[in-house]
Amino acid sequence: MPMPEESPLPLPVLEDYDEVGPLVGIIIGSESDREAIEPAGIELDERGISWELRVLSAHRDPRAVAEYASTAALRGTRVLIAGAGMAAALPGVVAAYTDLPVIGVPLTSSKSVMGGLDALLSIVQMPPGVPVACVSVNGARNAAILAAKILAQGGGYPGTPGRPTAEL
Ligand code: RP5
Repeated sequence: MPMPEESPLPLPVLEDYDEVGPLVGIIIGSESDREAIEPAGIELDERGISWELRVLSAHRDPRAVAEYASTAALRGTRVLIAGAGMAAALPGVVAAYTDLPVIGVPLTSSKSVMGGLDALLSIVQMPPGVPVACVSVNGARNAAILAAKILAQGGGYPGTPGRPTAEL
Protein backbone atom coordinates (compact mmCIF):
# COMPACT_ATOMS: atom_id res chain seq x y z
CA MET A 1 0.00 0.00 0.00
CA PRO A 2 1.53 3.35 -0.95
CA MET A 3 2.41 5.56 1.96
CA PRO A 4 0.74 8.95 1.94
CA GLU A 5 3.09 11.75 1.14
CA GLU A 6 4.30 13.61 4.18
CA SER A 7 1.83 16.40 4.56
CA PRO A 8 3.23 19.90 4.40
CA LEU A 9 3.06 22.18 7.39
CA PRO A 10 -0.44 23.58 7.53
CA LEU A 11 0.71 27.15 7.39
CA PRO A 12 4.06 28.58 6.38
CA VAL A 13 4.34 30.73 9.47
CA LEU A 14 4.93 27.62 11.60
CA GLU A 15 8.42 27.46 10.19
CA ASP A 16 9.21 30.68 12.02
CA TYR A 17 8.22 29.45 15.46
CA ASP A 18 9.37 26.83 17.90
CA GLU A 19 7.30 23.72 17.40
CA VAL A 20 6.30 23.74 21.06
CA GLY A 21 5.05 27.14 22.04
CA PRO A 22 4.96 28.82 25.43
CA LEU A 23 1.91 28.79 27.68
CA VAL A 24 1.22 32.43 26.93
CA GLY A 25 1.58 34.20 23.62
CA ILE A 26 1.84 37.98 23.70
CA ILE A 27 1.19 39.94 20.53
CA ILE A 28 1.54 43.66 20.06
CA GLY A 29 0.53 45.74 17.06
CA SER A 30 3.72 47.74 16.76
CA GLU A 31 7.26 48.03 18.02
CA SER A 32 6.06 51.25 19.60
CA ASP A 33 3.92 49.13 21.97
CA ARG A 34 6.85 47.16 23.33
CA GLU A 35 7.54 49.28 26.42
CA ALA A 36 3.88 49.37 27.44
CA ILE A 37 3.51 45.58 27.27
CA GLU A 38 6.74 44.81 29.16
CA PRO A 39 5.06 44.48 32.59
CA ALA A 40 3.18 41.44 31.27
CA GLY A 41 6.40 39.58 30.53
CA ILE A 42 7.89 40.59 33.88
CA GLU A 43 4.84 39.29 35.72
CA LEU A 44 4.81 36.01 33.79
CA ASP A 45 8.54 35.54 34.46
CA GLU A 46 7.96 36.06 38.17
CA ARG A 47 5.31 33.34 38.07
CA GLY A 48 7.47 30.91 36.10
CA ILE A 49 5.08 30.94 33.16
CA SER A 50 6.60 30.60 29.70
CA TRP A 51 5.76 33.26 27.14
CA GLU A 52 6.81 34.74 23.85
CA LEU A 53 6.32 38.14 22.26
CA ARG A 54 5.46 38.77 18.61
CA VAL A 55 4.97 42.11 16.87
CA LEU A 56 2.13 41.59 14.42
CA SER A 57 -0.33 44.23 13.29
CA ALA A 58 -3.93 43.36 12.51
CA HIS A 59 -3.97 46.12 9.93
CA ARG A 60 -0.47 45.92 8.50
CA ASP A 61 0.15 42.15 8.70
CA PRO A 62 -3.33 40.57 8.79
CA ARG A 63 -2.19 37.29 7.24
CA ALA A 64 0.57 36.84 9.80
CA VAL A 65 -1.85 37.57 12.64
CA ALA A 66 -4.27 34.97 11.28
CA GLU A 67 -1.53 32.39 10.94
CA TYR A 68 -0.11 33.01 14.40
CA ALA A 69 -3.52 32.93 16.08
CA SER A 70 -4.77 29.88 14.22
CA THR A 71 -1.66 27.82 15.06
CA ALA A 72 -1.14 28.91 18.67
CA ALA A 73 -3.24 26.14 20.22
CA LEU A 74 -1.51 23.53 18.04
CA ARG A 75 1.79 24.64 19.57
CA GLY A 76 0.46 24.20 23.09
CA THR A 77 -0.16 27.83 23.91
CA ARG A 78 -3.09 28.22 26.29
CA VAL A 79 -3.75 31.95 26.56
CA LEU A 80 -3.12 34.87 24.24
CA ILE A 81 -2.54 38.46 25.29
CA ALA A 82 -2.92 41.06 22.56
CA GLY A 83 -2.01 44.70 23.10
CA ALA A 84 -2.58 47.52 20.66
CA GLY A 85 -3.31 51.20 20.48
CA MET A 86 -5.55 53.45 18.39
CA ALA A 87 -8.14 51.40 16.39
CA ALA A 88 -7.04 48.32 18.29
CA ALA A 89 -8.43 45.52 16.15
CA LEU A 90 -5.68 43.10 17.13
CA PRO A 91 -7.31 41.26 20.06
CA GLY A 92 -10.57 40.85 18.15
CA VAL A 93 -8.89 39.58 15.03
CA VAL A 94 -6.84 37.14 17.10
CA ALA A 95 -10.04 35.91 18.78
CA ALA A 96 -11.60 35.38 15.36
CA TYR A 97 -8.89 32.83 14.55
CA THR A 98 -8.61 30.85 17.77
CA ASP A 99 -10.66 29.24 20.53
CA LEU A 100 -8.00 30.16 23.07
CA PRO A 101 -8.94 32.87 25.56
CA VAL A 102 -7.73 36.26 24.38
CA ILE A 103 -6.95 39.09 26.77
CA GLY A 104 -6.86 42.50 25.17
CA VAL A 105 -4.70 45.30 26.49
CA PRO A 106 -5.66 48.77 25.25
CA LEU A 107 -2.48 50.77 24.92
CA THR A 108 -1.75 54.47 24.84
CA SER A 109 0.23 55.50 21.79
CA SER A 110 1.58 58.89 20.79
CA LYS A 111 -1.36 59.20 18.40
CA SER A 112 -4.07 58.02 20.80
CA VAL A 113 -7.37 59.80 21.23
CA MET A 114 -8.16 60.61 24.86
CA GLY A 115 -5.20 58.70 26.25
CA GLY A 116 -6.26 55.36 24.85
CA LEU A 117 -10.04 55.53 24.97
CA ASP A 118 -10.01 54.70 21.25
CA ALA A 119 -8.19 51.42 21.90
CA LEU A 120 -10.30 50.62 24.97
CA LEU A 121 -13.54 50.89 23.02
CA SER A 122 -12.10 49.02 20.05
CA ILE A 123 -11.23 46.08 22.28
CA VAL A 124 -14.12 46.00 24.71
CA GLN A 125 -16.89 46.49 22.14
CA MET A 126 -16.60 43.10 20.51
CA PRO A 127 -19.71 41.77 18.79
CA PRO A 128 -21.74 38.93 20.34
CA GLY A 129 -20.13 35.55 19.84
CA VAL A 130 -16.51 36.70 19.73
CA PRO A 131 -15.54 37.62 23.28
CA VAL A 132 -12.27 39.25 24.27
CA ALA A 133 -11.36 39.91 27.87
CA CYS A 134 -10.24 43.49 28.34
CA VAL A 135 -8.04 44.94 31.06
CA SER A 136 -7.49 48.60 31.79
CA VAL A 137 -5.66 50.99 29.48
CA ASN A 138 -1.97 50.05 29.76
CA GLY A 139 -2.99 47.19 32.07
CA ALA A 140 -0.34 44.77 30.84
CA ARG A 141 0.47 43.43 34.30
CA ASN A 142 -3.19 42.68 34.97
CA ALA A 143 -3.38 40.84 31.66
CA ALA A 144 -0.57 38.57 32.81
CA ILE A 145 -2.22 37.97 36.18
CA LEU A 146 -5.49 37.11 34.47
CA ALA A 147 -3.63 34.76 32.13
CA ALA A 148 -2.12 33.03 35.17
CA LYS A 149 -5.56 32.63 36.72
CA ILE A 150 -6.90 31.12 33.50
CA LEU A 151 -3.98 28.71 33.34
CA ALA A 152 -4.57 27.70 36.95
CA GLN A 153 -8.05 26.45 36.01
CA GLY A 154 -6.94 23.89 33.46
CA GLY A 155 -4.24 21.94 35.25
CA GLY A 156 -1.62 23.40 32.95
CA TYR A 157 -0.02 25.76 35.40
CA PRO A 158 3.63 25.24 36.33
CA GLY A 159 3.78 22.77 39.20
CA THR A 160 0.99 20.57 37.91
CA PRO A 161 1.81 17.24 36.21
CA GLY A 162 3.35 17.67 32.80
CA ARG A 163 4.58 21.19 33.44
CA PRO A 164 7.83 22.36 34.96
CA THR A 165 7.72 23.32 38.60
CA ALA A 166 8.20 26.91 39.55
CA GLU A 167 8.29 29.05 42.65
CA LEU A 168 4.85 30.61 42.89
C1 RP5 B 1 -1.50 50.41 16.57
O1 RP5 B 1 -1.21 51.71 16.19
C2 RP5 B 1 -0.33 49.94 17.37
O2 RP5 B 1 -0.73 48.97 18.29
C3 RP5 B 1 0.20 51.20 18.02
O3 RP5 B 1 -0.26 51.33 19.35
C4 RP5 B 1 -0.39 52.30 17.16
C5 RP5 B 1 0.66 53.14 16.49
O4 RP5 B 1 1.54 52.30 15.76
P1 RP5 B 1 2.86 52.88 15.11
O5 RP5 B 1 2.44 53.89 14.08
O6 RP5 B 1 3.65 53.50 16.22
O7 RP5 B 1 3.57 51.70 14.51
O8 RP5 B 1 -1.68 49.60 15.45
